[in-house]
Amino acid sequence: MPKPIYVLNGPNLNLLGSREPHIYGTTTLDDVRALCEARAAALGYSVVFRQSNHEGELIDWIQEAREAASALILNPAGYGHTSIAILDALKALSIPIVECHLSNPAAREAFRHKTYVSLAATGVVAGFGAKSYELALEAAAGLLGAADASA
Ligand code: CA2
Repeated sequence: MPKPIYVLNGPNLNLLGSREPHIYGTTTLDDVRALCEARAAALGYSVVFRQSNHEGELIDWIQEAREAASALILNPAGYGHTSIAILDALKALSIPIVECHLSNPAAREAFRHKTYVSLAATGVVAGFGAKSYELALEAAAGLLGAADASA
């Protein structure tokens, strides 16, 4: 069994489904977790799915992923636009990193147009609601499969 794919979620995503449905939809974070577990299982992976409102806790989990994960999917939420510390933690990883957003930040306010996370990400999936997470898992599994095939 390969190492799990870590799916980490940043601040306020615990509120998903309860507010701003016009932007983020009505899916709850527990629904997203279930979608991720099912999609990952179909791809031959397990997931470690977590959410935190605390920057340091997210950084601890990113550091944990260096050894424990085969790939990292990160929705940094608001921290993506502000946190150099999260960028620094991501730069210490040598596994695939997929940045994932429910909305398309590039189509929203100017302060959402750039994320520090993108500087360390292998790629970005944004704008497809909960489906962004499934697409991110497919991208991560594709990268891992390609790495296996060339080994
Ligand atoms: O589209 C995304 O996934 C975001 O990462 C969500 C962040 C936002 O700051 C990013 O620019 C884009 C916000 C997460 C807050 O989520 C809520 C969900 C429901 C109700 C309130 C907040």
